[in-house]
Amino acid sequence: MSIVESFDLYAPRLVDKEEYFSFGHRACQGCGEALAIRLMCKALGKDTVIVNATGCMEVVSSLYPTTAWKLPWIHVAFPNSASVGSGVEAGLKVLRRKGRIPDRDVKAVSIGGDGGTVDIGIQALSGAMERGHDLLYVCFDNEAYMNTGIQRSGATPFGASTTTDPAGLASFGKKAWKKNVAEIMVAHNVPYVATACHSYPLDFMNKVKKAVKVKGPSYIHCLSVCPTGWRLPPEQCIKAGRMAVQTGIFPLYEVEDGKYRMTIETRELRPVEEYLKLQGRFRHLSEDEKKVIQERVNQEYKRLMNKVECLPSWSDL
Ligand SMILES: Cc1ncc(C[n+]2csc(CCOP(=O)(O)OP(=O)(O)O)c2C)c(N)n1
Repeated sequence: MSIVESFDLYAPRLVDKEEYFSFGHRACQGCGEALAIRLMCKALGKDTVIVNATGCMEVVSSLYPTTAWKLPWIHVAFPNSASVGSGVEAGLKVLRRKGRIPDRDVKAVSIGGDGGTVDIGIQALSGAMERGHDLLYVCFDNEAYMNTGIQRSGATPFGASTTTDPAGLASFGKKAWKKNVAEIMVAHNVPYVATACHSYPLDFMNKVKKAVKVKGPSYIHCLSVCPTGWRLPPEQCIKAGRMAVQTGIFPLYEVEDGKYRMTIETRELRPVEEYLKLQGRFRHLSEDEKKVIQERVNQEYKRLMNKVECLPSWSDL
């Protein structure tokens, strides 16, 4: 039996069968973010407190009087998911010290969309990382303000059409490049930073498990495909995530104590065209504009590879 075959045979048994983010929520068909949340919760397990900034995942999961959450869950405003997460972590520490709760490692996990993280909550996030809280922050990046109607964010990619940067006669979509928050977190010298995508579920869950084991702050930036906002059929969600990774647009790597390691093999990159053509938000781009994107991807990928010390190994599976 090859290594790949044995992986297929044994890996599913390692995944928790319990659902902590339940079915019955109101996410759109084919929502990558809902899948990513479900996978994250499986990796975290029950000893977790989730702090959720407003955004799609809060809106779809907590329509009064129902909830999709089977974990302790706090809904907070856009700017302060990381601040409330810091408070939860500090509170848990004190309660444990005073013997008011069992001496068990209950983890505080703050989550937010790209609007709530890359733009509105970045100040609180930076503060929490700098103060060194024992906190995991996961950004679910669907590349726009989706729950309010697909407005551009700092994480929207160059050239994408959104309702505030629409493609038309006077505009070709977003004019700025995507903000790289994973690298901003690396610059905070936190012990663990990773990029992830729901289309590589075991890779994502392994990173979540690793991140919560770290003593101190950790950050995961999870690309989350949004069929509604990206203008693609719901059944293309997983493929779009894979194409983002395989074209080098969104490489999967982790940075442990400053050491970069690729976790998914992408030495032979596919042309970005294969990713762009799946999505209506890039439909208007000219060949020249696509070339600009390809050149930028090549440049960024080369810059990343210059920092990478380890390539993926079979043991990552
Ligand atoms: C402090 C603050 N700023 C702005 C808004 C307006 N607002 C409502 S939803 C939203 C965007 C949400 O985007 P994101 O965090 O990416 O979550 P998504 O809906 O895409 O999951 C914004 C800016 C707000 N409610 N509060």
